[in-house]
Amino acid sequence: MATFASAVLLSLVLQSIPPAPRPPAPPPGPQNPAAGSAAPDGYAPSPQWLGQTRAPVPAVKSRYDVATVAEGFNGAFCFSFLPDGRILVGERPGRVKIVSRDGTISAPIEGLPANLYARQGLFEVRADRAFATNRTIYLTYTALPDGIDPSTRRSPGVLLVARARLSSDDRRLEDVKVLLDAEGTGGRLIQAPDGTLLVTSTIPSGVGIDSADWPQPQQLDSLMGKVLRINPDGSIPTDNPFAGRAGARPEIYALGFRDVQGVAIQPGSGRLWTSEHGPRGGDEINVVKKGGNFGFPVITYGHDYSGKSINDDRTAQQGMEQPVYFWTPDIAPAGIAFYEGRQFPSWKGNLFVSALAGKALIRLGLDHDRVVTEERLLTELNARIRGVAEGPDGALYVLTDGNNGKIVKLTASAEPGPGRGGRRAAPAHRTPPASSPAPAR
Ligand SMILES: [Ca+2]
Repeated sequence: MATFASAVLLSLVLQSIPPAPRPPAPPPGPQNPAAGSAAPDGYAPSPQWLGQTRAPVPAVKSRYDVATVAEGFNGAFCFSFLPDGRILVGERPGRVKIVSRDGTISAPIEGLPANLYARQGLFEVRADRAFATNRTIYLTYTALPDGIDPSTRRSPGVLLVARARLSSDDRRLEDVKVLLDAEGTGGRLIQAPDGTLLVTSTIPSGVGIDSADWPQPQQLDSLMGKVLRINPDGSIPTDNPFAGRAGARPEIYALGFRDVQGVAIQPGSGRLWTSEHGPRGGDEINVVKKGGNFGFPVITYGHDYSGKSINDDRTAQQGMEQPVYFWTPDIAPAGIAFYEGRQFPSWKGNLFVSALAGKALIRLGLDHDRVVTEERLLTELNARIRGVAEGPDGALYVLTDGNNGKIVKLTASAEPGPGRGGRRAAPAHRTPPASSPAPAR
């Protein structure tokens, strides 16, 4: 177990990585009505540049129609589209279902790994980019190691990454093969344009972090608090940034993450973007780059849940990457997606962020990797939002959390003008309730 001192040493080593060049800050826009808000303890850290937090609301409110696609999910944690337009949904206790184009939800698919530990559960289910020809599905889930008494640990399972083939009748996973023991929990997975699998492995966090887990995101001999990169067959790409370095795990692609809950590949750039739960405050959006150190727990824009500052409220350090955007107080960001469709021309290139505690779908307008506007949509649902994805029809699909969860879709409003239910955006940028219960994140 390395100490915090070794983490600091590591950060010194990594100072040789130059900070990413960023475009200049945009000119000040209309002031964000939430700008006066702060965390429950009044903590409101200063950003490194204008627009890194509390970006102004856009001048024009978004208009959209909302329709329910399917409902009745329990603990849905991920969803993604199959090439034929059907939707793959994963529920945290270990169920995978397929939603057909008419909204029918299938029975749970059989053949999930027998060692799936339901308490920590299933995190991601996603089809291979060539699913139409190879029927390959990737999963991240938790398994309980042999000999572990789950009552003795808060996060007793380990994160496994597996692949399987969906049977030709869509009812069963076959040939399940574990690709990686990723050590941590909370794994998200997405396939990069080059075919490699990008996997997040988080430290057991939630409300507070056990002392042994604190330094893990900075330790190169641990897979926790990392973005990992493996080949679809489980082998390790030879061009990973730490491959061949003594004492470093070759699977590591980037480090210094606390609790990644959303991943998306940016169209065009092909870069991985992530959403991350900070501690109390300091929820982040990051653009992940190879070998980058994203700071936790050396730098953060949040406080510990105990109310204590973390590392003397240090928010920046040379050699560590700044988040593209952060929220203090929390919104609890989950799934994220870029929009490229034709239904909403003004949304093209925007990043959509689902928010659990924030109970909104957040639209971030971007200028390169700067956030220039923030608009909160779907607040009228008053629902914890778990995921977002663009459908093949160019509509934006949203997954709600918890019991009796549903998938809704946002489509372009047929007629301009106010008045019809569900068509107008809710008042933008409502401050999340200060009393948002942290454990529910
Ligand atoms: Ca960070």
